[in-house]
Amino acid sequence: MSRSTDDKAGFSTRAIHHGYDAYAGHGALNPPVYMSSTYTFPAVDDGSARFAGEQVGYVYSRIGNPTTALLEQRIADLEGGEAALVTGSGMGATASLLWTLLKPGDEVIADKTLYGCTFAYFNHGLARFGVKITHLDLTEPENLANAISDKTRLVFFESPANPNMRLVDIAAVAAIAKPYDAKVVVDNTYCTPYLQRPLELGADYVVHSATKYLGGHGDLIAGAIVGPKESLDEVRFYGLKDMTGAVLSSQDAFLILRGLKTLALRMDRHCDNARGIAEYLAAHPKVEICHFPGLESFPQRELAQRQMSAPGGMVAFELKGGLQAGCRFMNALQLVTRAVSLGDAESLAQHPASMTHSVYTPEERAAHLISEGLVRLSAGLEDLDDLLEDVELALSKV
Ligand code: 7XF
Repeated sequence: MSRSTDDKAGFSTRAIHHGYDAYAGHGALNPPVYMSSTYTFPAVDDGSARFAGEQVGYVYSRIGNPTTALLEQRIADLEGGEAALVTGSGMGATASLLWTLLKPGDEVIADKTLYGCTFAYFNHGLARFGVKITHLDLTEPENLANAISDKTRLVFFESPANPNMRLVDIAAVAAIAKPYDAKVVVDNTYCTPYLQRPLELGADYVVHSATKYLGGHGDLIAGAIVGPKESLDEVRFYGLKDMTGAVLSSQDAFLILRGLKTLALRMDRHCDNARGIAEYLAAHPKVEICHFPGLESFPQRELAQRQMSAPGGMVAFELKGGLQAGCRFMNALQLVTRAVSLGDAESLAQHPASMTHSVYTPEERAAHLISEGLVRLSAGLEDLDDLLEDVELALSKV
């Protein structure tokens, strides 16, 4: 009897069971980790047939591996996509997808705010190869309607955006892009499919840094792409196999499968802790502004409620006194850890302008709405009272 699930099962049931049939093997509760770079062919003809795509079977782990294949099935199911492809990093996911979809002369329209290395990949990478990059404020979908043309091959954004929490209306953007056959790619790292499913809102592809909430324990680097099967086959055999080689190891795939089992539980706790911290900060006299989609004061609160099932685990804020005050605050933290990355059990604080978004010049940061004094906090899984005590103490030192 298989423990595999159907469409009617709930999110956590599918996150724990989907695609794995313990009884097909030795009955092991957990899936085996296939640590093999290569696969044997019964005869030369079998090898040739597999390379030609005429025989089903594994060939080489840069193209596919049974453990990563299970993770792909599970992530595709949770995002509501036809297929998924996992990669050795979030950057590997975006690069493998875009190297496959784009050619010189194409235009990419991206939101103003992107994670630093994604911004660098677009402007220092793709742009060198004849792809035109246009950054627009996609929080106003009319900006896209006014700029899109037949040359626009792809629209790319994060929602919420890293680090300033701006939201983009996924359904509105998808409706504008569709008549032009421009593909809509959403970086869903901040939300995970538990809080937001862009494909259901009309996006064509989702990319992830699985390093964050999907893995959830700060112990690996990984990425994922979700989208139409035929297209992802192309990404696998071209973008991933030949262009980036950004392959995920089977051991890391196993760790993400383990992380997914508790994704819903963890996200609920991340959201609760982030809300508690955001509400505390928003009411504090030393805080200039706090960006969190669950606050009454959040300008895009209605959109947040429409496309996200909860406001997420990330908070961004600025102190009165700007950068200097922010640095003093971060240096005074004792429980919240000073580190980049997000979505770990540990609460993490960092300074985007000098860390995750330091690849932008100061002028670019200003143009892309990333302020120099912004502090970003990834709410972890600790007890909220302890986190609040730490934040309160650090604020008292400012
Ligand atoms: O290649 P990675 O797994 O690190 O993922 C890249 C990436 C892609 N999209 C978003 C929204 C991301 O936040 C990231 C990685 N961001 C980390 C951060 O913002 O802390 C990277 C640390 S420098």
